Amino acid sequence: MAIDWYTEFVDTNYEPAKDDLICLYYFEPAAGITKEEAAGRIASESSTGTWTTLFTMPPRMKKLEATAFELDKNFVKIAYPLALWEEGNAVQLMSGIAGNIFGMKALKNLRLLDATLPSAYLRGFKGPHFGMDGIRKMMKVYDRPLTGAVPKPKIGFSAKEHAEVGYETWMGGFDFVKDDENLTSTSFNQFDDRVKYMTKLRDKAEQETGEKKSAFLNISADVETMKKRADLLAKYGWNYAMIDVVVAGNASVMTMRDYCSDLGLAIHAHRAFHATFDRNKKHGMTMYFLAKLMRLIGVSQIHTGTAVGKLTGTKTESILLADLLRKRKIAEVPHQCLDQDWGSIKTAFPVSSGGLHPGLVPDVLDIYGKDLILLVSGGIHGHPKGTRAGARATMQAIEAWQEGVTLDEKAKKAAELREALEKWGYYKPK
Ligand code: CAP
Ligand code: MG
Repeated sequence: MAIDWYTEFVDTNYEPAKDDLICLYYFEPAAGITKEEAAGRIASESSTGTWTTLFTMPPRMKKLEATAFELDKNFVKIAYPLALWEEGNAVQLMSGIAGNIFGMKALKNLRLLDATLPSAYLRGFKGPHFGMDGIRKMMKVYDRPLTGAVPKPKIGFSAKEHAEVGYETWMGGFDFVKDDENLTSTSFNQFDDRVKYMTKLRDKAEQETGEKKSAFLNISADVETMKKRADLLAKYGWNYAMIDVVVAGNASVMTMRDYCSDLGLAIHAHRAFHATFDRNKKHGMTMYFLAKLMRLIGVSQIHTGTAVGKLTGTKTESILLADLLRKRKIAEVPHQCLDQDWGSIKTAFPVSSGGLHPGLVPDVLDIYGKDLILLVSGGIHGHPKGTRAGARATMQAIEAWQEGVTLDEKAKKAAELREALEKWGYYKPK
């Protein structure tokens, strides 16, 4: 009598149905396990299976089994019948395709690279409320990347000091001031105080510049607190809320997506924690799939790396991520990502941040183009003449890129950029 039935979950002749959800995994079997045995275990444990044959096995359940249908080197594609998935529930999806399977002894390593979400599955989600066009309209900026900065030191300012740094940032030409991921509401900088000070100085900056100014204020907390903070933001005329989406969890992002939409707030998604599961190239889950999940649930923008700044991530990854967020249709790149048609789900902005300064701006814009939220923080506050000059230098670097001239050329007539280049040059942070 057979002990297990894992082989039932492998069929290399299987043709996926139009509505199947397809996952792409990288996997390494443990010693003594064949690739087929390993693939069968991934498909089984992520759908209907268990470790042993069962006394009761109603034949109709065969239809719910996932099928590992393409094995190529250490990559496997698995098709999941649509009926396995609850409509509009990204939590349940993750429990299946990114759940127990990561801990199976038969696998030395396993990495979820991507999943094609069929249109029938997309129907359960609303996606971003605004889309890139909506955000541009809201900010009245159409022809350049949107810009923002986090006050640095990243935590420690009082609410009033924080807003004053924000004011300098706006006055230097930036669109956004962003809270840092670890700043929410502390004894020395309470959320409500920060909102009030920021509102006052936002209004002043708007009046003085005639431009729309905004901020990503970090509401991350338990859901009930996040709702209260979102209410406060709406009350004071803000158009964004920021959430640390990975640590907050899919369930709360799903709830807050609708709550924020009703209040007219876009969501800035910070990805703190992502590197715990996406940094090891052999195990975990890609940033690519995280970003897909976030566009599906409906954030308006999410961090996608710089390739040249202080944090890990390559140019190729940033380009793939930008396409994923900004395009309607994405074509398969073997062993990296799968086909995806987003249908009517709106676009989301990529956000490039971490270790940037004016000297690196052209590199980042060469990667992303103009449809980007560009965050330069240390790289403006560390400018020899201070925050406002640093923001100006960054705007001048953007202009240079748009004009097609080198930064050195531009710097001849742009004092702030010249001073920035004197300090940092084209330095890539380590
Ligand atoms: C950037 C940043 C962001 C990182 C996050 C920071 O500051 O505020 O949190 O960019 O990384 O604290 O490091 P600097 P990622 O511009 O001063 O480096 O965007 O890769 O998720
Ligand atoms: Mg930060």
